[in-house]
Amino acid sequence: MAREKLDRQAVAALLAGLENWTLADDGKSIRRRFEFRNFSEAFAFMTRSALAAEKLDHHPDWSNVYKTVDVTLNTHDVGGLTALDFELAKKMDRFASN
Ligand code: H2B
Repeated sequence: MAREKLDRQAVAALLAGLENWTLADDGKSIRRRFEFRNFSEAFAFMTRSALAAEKLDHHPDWSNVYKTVDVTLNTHDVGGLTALDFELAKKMDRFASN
């Protein structure tokens, strides 16, 4: 199930498939900073990510300052990481790279 809490080993395996994301010290979330050329590109990225998040019914914790977007992903319902966090992370990586 996508919303089942992943154990440490499963998190480590999925994290190895991502670049630029780091695991929080408590192991309950992953985060990445995205940098764009300007605010317009940052906001376009956020728009695409927001639509994907709605489709997945899985939403990022994030903040934006000008051309920087800081993203933290975790699954609030289980108090940790699930497959959905890694799915959204991959989509966000893709949106940031094209
Ligand atoms: N997003 C995140 N990041 N974690 C959740 O646990 C979560 C969510 N739960 N989006 C969803 C919505 C839940 O509240 C709804 C009712 O499906």
